[in-house]
Amino acid sequence: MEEENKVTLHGMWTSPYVKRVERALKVKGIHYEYVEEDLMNKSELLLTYNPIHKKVPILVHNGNPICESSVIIEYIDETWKNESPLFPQDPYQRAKVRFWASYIHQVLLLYSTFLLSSQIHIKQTNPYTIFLIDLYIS
Ligand SMILES: N[C@@H](CCC(=O)N[C@@H](CS)C(=O)NCC(=O)O)C(=O)O
Repeated sequence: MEEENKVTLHGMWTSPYVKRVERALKVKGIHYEYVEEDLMNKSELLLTYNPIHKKVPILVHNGNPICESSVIIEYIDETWKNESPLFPQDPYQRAKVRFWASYIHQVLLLYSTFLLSSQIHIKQTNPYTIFLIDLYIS
């Protein structure tokens, strides 16, 4: 029975895409194994599971790989139906949740990219500001 519900997440610790999948698994209370991938030296498994994009996250459920964070999150919600639902039942409400989730994710990505590039610039000028930025993005 245990083997029938084996869940493995291939990820990379700084990835916001991986973080949103981890959050979904935690909200649902799903036990999973985590495999940290080195994106500079991609594993054979990563390349086999996601030959098109060669990216993480990849969720492997009972040997079946699922790629793309939004696809994974929907898969999790549809597969573990009895645990806390991630999306509302009503299609219109569901569409709204998807819209805002995508919007927030894009804004967060832009924001973290901006902070990271500011960090590189400020590092050369102001050690106090860099400390504050470190605090916000860590
Ligand atoms: N659209 C993808 C994006 C995933 C993504 O960009 N993953 C990055 C890590 S944050 C990656 O694996 N990059 C490896 C590469 O580009 O070679 C998703 O939502 O899962």
